[in-house]
Amino acid sequence: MARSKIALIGAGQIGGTLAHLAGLKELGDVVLFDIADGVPQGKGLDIAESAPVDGFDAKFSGASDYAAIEGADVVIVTAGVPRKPGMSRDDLIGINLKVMEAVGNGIKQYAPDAFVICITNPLDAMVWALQKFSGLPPHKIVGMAGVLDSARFRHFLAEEFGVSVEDVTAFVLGGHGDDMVPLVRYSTVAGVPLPDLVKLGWTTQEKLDAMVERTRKGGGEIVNLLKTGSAFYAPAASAIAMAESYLRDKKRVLPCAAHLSGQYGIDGLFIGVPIVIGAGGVERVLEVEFNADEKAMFDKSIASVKGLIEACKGVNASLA
Ligand code: A3D
Repeated sequence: MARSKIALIGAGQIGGTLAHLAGLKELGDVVLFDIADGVPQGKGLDIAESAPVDGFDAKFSGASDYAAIEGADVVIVTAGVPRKPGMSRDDLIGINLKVMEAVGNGIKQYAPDAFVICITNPLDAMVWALQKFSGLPPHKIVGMAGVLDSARFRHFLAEEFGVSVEDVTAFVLGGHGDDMVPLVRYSTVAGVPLPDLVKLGWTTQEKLDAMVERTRKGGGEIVNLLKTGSAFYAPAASAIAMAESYLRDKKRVLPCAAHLSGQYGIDGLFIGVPIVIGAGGVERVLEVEFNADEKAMFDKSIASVKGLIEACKGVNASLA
């Protein structure tokens, strides 16, 4: 069977890391696309030259013409600009919406059958706009945010409890903003929910609340440390987990920004919810029950996403 083809639109910090991880996991041949001449070619060659050392077989090429993504099975989009200190994700709308229009047209023309993962911020609005610009069926396009947000929460929890990250599961829903919704009732250590661990004295409610807050601000914490851009290792690892679930039909249950058509009482928005990713793309949306507090947090997060969509419609009349 021929190798899968993975197109990475944007060969910056995340794009380069995605290419390297895709190679190490032998997910398929990789095309890096970027408007910065030489960068996708240079990164592609550099990674190809690491393959003999690490022992993986994959082709890497760089391009600045959309024809190069023709027939891609998976497209991962990071094109655009990241945050700098003092910027919110929402400050990126104007520039990144124009980029999504160009990317959407490229996908429509050359890779209309691909499974597309959007990472560009502000995520929930950009994945919504990219679906409109590309015309992809809604079950073939998702946004990466929940896997990263829950990975951050899992890291903090594993450190606090002194246990393996592998045995910590976390559940983070809603938009990818400071009002995302980490659900402690559905987050566990080896199946034991966090509120029970507070009762058992493994941590205190105050410490748990602080970890939830740190998760919400996790992206900003890295931006403030790096000063020149935003996180890229964990975001790339998260998107690769999603791509792998599609390409290998693993049917993993992952929190992603998925198109909702009535689930959770929402119609026509991309919102972070648990979904099953398999060969069919988004194969299923898992709906969980909220208590009153969780519902209030979720509603607040939805309101922020709606605000971003309205802002996009204001910037680009074709989206209205
Ligand atoms: P960066 O290293 O700047 O890479 C972006 C790349 O996009 C650069 O190489 C640009 O040359 C390229 N680019 C710009 N315009 C175009 C275009 N029209 N067509 C093709 N390529 C273009 O950024 P990064 O890789 O660190 O981050 C990429 C995006 O991901 C940003 O929008 C970040 O805010 C976002 N991000 C999202 C998350 C989420 O969890 C959702 C996390 C981290 C970063």
